[in-house]
Amino acid sequence: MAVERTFAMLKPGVLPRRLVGEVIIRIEQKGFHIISMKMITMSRELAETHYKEHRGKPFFESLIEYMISGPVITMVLERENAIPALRKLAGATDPDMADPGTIRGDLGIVTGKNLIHASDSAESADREIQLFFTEEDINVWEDGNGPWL
Ligand code: 3AN
Repeated sequence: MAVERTFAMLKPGVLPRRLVGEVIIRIEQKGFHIISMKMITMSRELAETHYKEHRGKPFFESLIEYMISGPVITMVLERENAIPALRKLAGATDPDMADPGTIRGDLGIVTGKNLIHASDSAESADREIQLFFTEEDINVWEDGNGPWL
């Protein structure tokens, strides 16, 4: 398995629900290296670019309205198998279908506000990381040889 990068975004409901720590602790405990992290409030243009594959779908407008309604926390995460591992940790899109133990399964209530975005492929991860971060924002660090993994 190769070390790869993925992109995560904690959606606007996470801050008001005081779940920032709860979500990040799950990401940390699954061994992801947080190599960049930024809190931003997205412009409509940025949100529409990020979700451009969903343009035209019935939920697109409400998704964009929600995603620009408050700050989000964006992250670049590095780990072996990071892209599928983060998707698994996030859980299914509909929180009621998401397995217990996943972020959406344990903490999510409605599909439109399902707490976390996680890139779905290497192409999406590259595109999304470049949309939100520059190479100077990235801080690669090593675990060393400790026994903790
Ligand atoms: P995922 O984030 O699980 O990859 P996508 O990419 O299909 O899901 O959808 C992007 C976002 O759009 C979801 N995270 C969710 O917030 C919203 N969404 C998807 N499907 C629906 C739906 N049927 N109704 C409302 N919102 C939806």
